[in-house]
Amino acid sequence: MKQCKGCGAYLQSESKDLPGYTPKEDAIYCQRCFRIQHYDDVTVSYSTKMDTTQILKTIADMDALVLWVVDLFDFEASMIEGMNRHCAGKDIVMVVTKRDLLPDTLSENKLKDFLLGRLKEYGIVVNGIVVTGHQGKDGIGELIRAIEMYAKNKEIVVMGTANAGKSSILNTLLRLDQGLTMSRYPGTTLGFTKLEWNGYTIYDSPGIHKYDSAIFLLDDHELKYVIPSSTLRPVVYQLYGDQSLALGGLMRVDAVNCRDNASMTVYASRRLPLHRGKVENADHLWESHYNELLSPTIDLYPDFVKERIYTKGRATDICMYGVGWVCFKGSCDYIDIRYPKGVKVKVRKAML
Ligand SMILES: Nc1nc2c(ncn2[C@@H]2O[C@H](COP(=O)(O)OP(=O)(O)OP(=O)(O)O)[C@@H](O)[C@H]2O)c(=O)[nH]1
Ligand SMILES: [Mg+2]
Repeated sequence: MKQCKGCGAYLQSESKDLPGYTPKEDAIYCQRCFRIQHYDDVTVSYSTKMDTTQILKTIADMDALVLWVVDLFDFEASMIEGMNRHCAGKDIVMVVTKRDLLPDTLSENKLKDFLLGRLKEYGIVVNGIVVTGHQGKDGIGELIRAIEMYAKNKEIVVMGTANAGKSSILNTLLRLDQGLTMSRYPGTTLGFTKLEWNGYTIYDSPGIHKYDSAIFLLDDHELKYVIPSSTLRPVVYQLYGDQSLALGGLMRVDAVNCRDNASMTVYASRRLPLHRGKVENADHLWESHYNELLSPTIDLYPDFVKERIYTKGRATDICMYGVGWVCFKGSCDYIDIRYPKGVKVKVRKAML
């Protein structure tokens, strides 16, 4: 059986609803890849059918250098629990993508400190780190040097969470014009694709799915508001007294008794609607405008998880998987956050 050159699914003509479908006998791309590549039509999604355990097992069984692709915008959601266990005995190079989405105020040194600090906290050990941007057009030289240094037996596997930019980086590295299928939605690559480059064998792999990320819980239309398509423009709110901020209908952040030049800065897609108001009005706002003004949503309010955060004067990021983060600076008594049960929120030392 032949594999689709875009997504790695086995080509078949029996079922339109299954991966790899094509009505043409001599096709090299499945119908879905053809539609994504030619019409940017990403409406056919198979994302719920991927088997993460199987993907990790296939990678574990390879004797290859691991290029672990990590999305800088969605860094926390890109972390893979037990990374070193899954890749035991292999060299790992962490390839950070989407540097271009973050503002220039993130200097190289700051970024390096951030990455090393996060890896330490997660207890993940890597052999090297390469930072890339613009689908790998920035940083490709460094990536090639890392490959030459670590890919001893010339086998390489590119892995990481869904939508991190794995196929994009390979298309750039291999200079494939019409090659692996990329799309702005997760779950594009469906099987392992073997590629040859400069004497190396490189495999693209299906993304590991994080079902506690908003990108797996929102539908395709709602994702348009959440996945950033251009450089983030941080939105800064100066805070006085008690202030409540809404990130669409996805997260409510109430900061109580703000002082010392307190501020919240939102790093998220420009299309995500933001609302700032007083905490005393926030219950009413959420009850009356949830799913209208406050959208997109993951249909759960008022059943949100509530969590209290004490920042103790330290600049703190409140990160929602798949959505971005709110950076709180200055002082307040505490911050109450509310968010849908199925999504993960992680609090970290501020990146910027
Ligand atoms: N701004 C920006 N976008 C990127 C970059 N790399 C990838 N993207 C975008 O991220 C989205 C996902 O890219 P893919 O290459 O399909 O990601 P993937 O990891 O192969 O995804 P799956 O196959 O679903 O696991 C696409 O919209 C890409 O254009 C980058 O460096 N900068
Ligand atoms: Mg892919």
